[in-house]
Amino acid sequence: MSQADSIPTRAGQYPNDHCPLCGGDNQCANSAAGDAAAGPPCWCKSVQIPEAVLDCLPEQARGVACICATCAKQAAPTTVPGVHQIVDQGQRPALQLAANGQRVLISLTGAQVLSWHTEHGDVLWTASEPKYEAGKPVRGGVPLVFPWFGDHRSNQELPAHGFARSVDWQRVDQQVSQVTLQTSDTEATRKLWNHAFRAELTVALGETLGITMTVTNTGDDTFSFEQALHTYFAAGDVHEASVHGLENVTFLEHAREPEGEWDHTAALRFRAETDRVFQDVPDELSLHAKTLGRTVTLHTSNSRSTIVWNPWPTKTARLSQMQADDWRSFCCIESANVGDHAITLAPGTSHEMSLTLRSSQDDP
Ligand code: TA6
Repeated sequence: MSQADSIPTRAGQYPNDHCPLCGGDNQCANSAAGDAAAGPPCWCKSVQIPEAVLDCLPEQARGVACICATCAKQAAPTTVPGVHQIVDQGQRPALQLAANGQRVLISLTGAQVLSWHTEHGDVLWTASEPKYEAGKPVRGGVPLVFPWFGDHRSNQELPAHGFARSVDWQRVDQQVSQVTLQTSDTEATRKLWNHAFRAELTVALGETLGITMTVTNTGDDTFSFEQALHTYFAAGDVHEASVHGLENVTFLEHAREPEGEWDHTAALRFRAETDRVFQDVPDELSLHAKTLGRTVTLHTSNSRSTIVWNPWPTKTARLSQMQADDWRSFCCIESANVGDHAITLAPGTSHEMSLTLRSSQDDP
């Protein structure tokens, strides 16, 4: 699929409220006027934009989209091979990584990895009725969890799984087929969690998909946080899927209608609502999606918790963006630090948790 094909746009138009290179506000006179036809010619039509910058534009944006002043003045390309600024299915600013015939789509909203396409399809999973809305996570891909996991301990009004998945992140670095996004505390986040922090997410595509989450305490007080890469995996038929590596590992079951007895010494199978928080986990797990003929290995560093989740039909009915049968085709295996393994950071210190995913097809 060419780069141009992967840009979901309305016929003959291109979303003109964000710079197609950095995702920032492009200060476009036309979009400010609300109608390109009626508005004044955009300022960017009056400047000579370096060829090297134009070459980085997605094909469908050329001659149509307006570039922001910062990018227009940069002589050097603001992207590198294997990194493309595009929009996601909801016209939200996104980045696409490309390497080895694979593609990864990352939304700047929540720094959410939305998909990881290989020659055998998307290794990640997206709900059947996804919503791509400003300031909200899509159900699927890899929504981030920070700075708390699940419901807030003392205030149920606060967003479950924290706010990192809902705020805008900015691109701060790119290498070949790799990008780093960043967000930090704002007045709004301090109302929810009164600490100064910087969070970075680096996504790297090669033979594997690497996701690294780095949190830095930029304030004067020590704080603790929980985190997770809340990864939704395509499972084929979840009844035939299994998770390996958590045998005999301590866990707490949070499902309302869990499986009764099961063999803790065997690989984890899905036979009922499953919502298990495992602690002191090994750094290598695997998902065997039998009906997809696929094995995905998860290798982590600095992740001491893993949550394995499938809502089964009853809970699926209560979840947004889902169709009734969606539970049959995914499972979440979440690389995390939660509960007793929450992270405590002194001022000026950082913590880095990483996940490396490798997808392979089973021998025929
Ligand atoms: O990680 C498991 C879990 O906490 C489940 O209890 C369920 O509430 C799920 O997360 C919700 O995930 P979401 O993507 O809706 O934030």
